[in-house]
Amino acid sequence: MSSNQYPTVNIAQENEARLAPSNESPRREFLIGLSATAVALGAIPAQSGSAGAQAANRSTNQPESMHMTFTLPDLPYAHDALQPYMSKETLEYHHDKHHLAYVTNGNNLLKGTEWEGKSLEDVVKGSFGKNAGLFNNAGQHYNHLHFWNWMKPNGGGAIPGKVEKAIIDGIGSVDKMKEGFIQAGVTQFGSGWCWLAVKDGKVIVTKTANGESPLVQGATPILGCDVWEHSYYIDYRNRRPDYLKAFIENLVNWAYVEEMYEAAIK
Ligand code: MN3
Repeated sequence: MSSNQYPTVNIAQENEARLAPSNESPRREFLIGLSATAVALGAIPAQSGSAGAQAANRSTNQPESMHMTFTLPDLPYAHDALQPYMSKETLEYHHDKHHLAYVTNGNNLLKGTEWEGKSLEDVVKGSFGKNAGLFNNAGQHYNHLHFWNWMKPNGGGAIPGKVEKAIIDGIGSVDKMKEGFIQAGVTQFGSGWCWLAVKDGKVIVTKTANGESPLVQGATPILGCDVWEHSYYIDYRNRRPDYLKAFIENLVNWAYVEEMYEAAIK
């Protein structure tokens, strides 16, 4: 994939996150100030009819599949709630800046297309292979809406019975699933995601590049981990395997995975 399919702002932000000093600095304060302004601007609904729905969405953190425009949901926990496995600084950049950029760019690129007014899932599936700019941003918006909910403080631990059984049926064992999921994330060359998805009624492990997801592989994602450097470089530097292990062992919100599994098999 050529880099010119990405809006300049995303590349700039990826570099910015990578180069950011870990201590507080005047420059960082300035960037955070900018972010707050951008959030305020981004919150202005492009279509006034959906303002109430967007407000409701923001207060409950529910993915906005049925809404007309994309909005940045609040994180379902405080920015520092996932420490020590994912830092406050990572979530400030990743949620407040990177996800916001996908929302803003996605809304701009959606205007005037045949997908305007469609559900987010339909925008993602419909624009794949047809409108790279829109797909990249809508795809990443979809992925991140769920990503925040796939994590929680004190995550990991016991897997709900029905999901555990489906994992064993599809993959062999919980250990094999964890091993396969981490391996998928480690071997995704460059930016992308690793996943658990439901395909033909079975739970599978898969991986995708950039903003793609199992939605464009004829499957339904039930768990995904972002392996773009912006998701782990501040906390783990080049140790992507350690990030993936911490994600699966200490961050996963299995109750949300269960919700998505139930929806996927309906
Ligand atoms: Mn990301």
